[in-house]
Amino acid sequence: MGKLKIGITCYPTVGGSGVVATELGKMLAERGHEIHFISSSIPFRLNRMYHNIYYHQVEVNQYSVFQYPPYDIALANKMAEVIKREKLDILHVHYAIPHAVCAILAKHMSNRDIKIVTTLHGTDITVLGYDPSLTDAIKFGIEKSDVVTAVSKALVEQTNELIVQNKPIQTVYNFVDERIYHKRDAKHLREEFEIKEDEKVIIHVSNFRTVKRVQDVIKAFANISSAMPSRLLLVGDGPEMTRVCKQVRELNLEDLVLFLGKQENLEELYSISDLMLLLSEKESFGLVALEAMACGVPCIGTNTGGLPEVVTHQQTGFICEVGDIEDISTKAIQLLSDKALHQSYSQQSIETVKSKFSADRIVEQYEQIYFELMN
Ligand code: GMT
Repeated sequence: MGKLKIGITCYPTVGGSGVVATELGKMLAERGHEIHFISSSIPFRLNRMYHNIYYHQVEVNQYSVFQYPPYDIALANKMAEVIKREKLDILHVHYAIPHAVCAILAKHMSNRDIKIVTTLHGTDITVLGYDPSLTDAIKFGIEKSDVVTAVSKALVEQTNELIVQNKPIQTVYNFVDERIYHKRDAKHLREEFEIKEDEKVIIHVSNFRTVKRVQDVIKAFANISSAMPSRLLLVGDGPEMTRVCKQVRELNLEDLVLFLGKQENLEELYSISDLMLLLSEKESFGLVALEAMACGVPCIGTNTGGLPEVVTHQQTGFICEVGDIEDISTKAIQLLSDKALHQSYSQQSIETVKSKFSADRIVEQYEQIYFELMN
């Protein structure tokens, strides 16, 4: 099969769905396909010139007659323009709303037989799916897409329960680029953060939304640090940050917790970490857990959404019930104090990423979907 011209739309700011969409575009471009990103700003991981990759910015003008700027219409308009001018074969959009709905509108506007692939990442179903003012639009976006994928089996099930019953949805897991995410020498960071030789390093990475339950991470860390010398790296920022800072102060953990804010080059931070904590209430996949695993960091995750598909209980980490701080802390202390167990989980994490979530494997699955659509 020949090379394809593929338009990709995602939320370009920091976040797992934007990361996956951008990395997918980069990998497809490496395989010779022509990739056209269509979004409101340049995706943050598209930080240099790439062969076969083009970027089309959606401009939204503010007119005083509009109470809200018409972003969705401007996006559909830009999609239609790019479909026609660049003769796209496929539009691969990430998120049902607004992106799938905009793609369907753009297809009509352009009057071309472009194929639409929609990938569901979670929030569009697990949060927005409960909002009656949006459910019909999400359903429409899903039903009218040519192919719909979701990032975990759990998300497929939730979508079937909440939104559509009669549309087949394929599970295509997220992936990591193992050329970037692997354990590397980052001793300089331990020195920079003044982490002592005997201190274990626990890491949490998120956008600090309530759903991530960062306060549970702090509670668990308070127990861990009273049992063994340890430090906590908090990476990211978001609405819960003020509350989290207050909690850290109240628990007298200020000297042990490092607030690192939004960071790039996470592979270096994972390389100095011994354990990842991802204790969310909802998590359709948990890309950061996968990134950590690729660097040999076992993860304790919660029994929610797709996390148990990413973290294999008692093999690459532990799965605990949401909010069960006692169990989470006990499991963390057990893993961090048993060198052989930790070594085994770390090795199995790397192997699981290679066998189940490697970039080659997953990008091939997407390519297969595109080629079947073009036949
Ligand atoms: O987790 C978030 O709040 C961000 C959100 C996004 O749109 O990037 O993440 C969702 O998509 C990621 C990539 O597929 C998944 O790894 C996250 O689990 C998912 N978040 C939730 O389901 C809450």
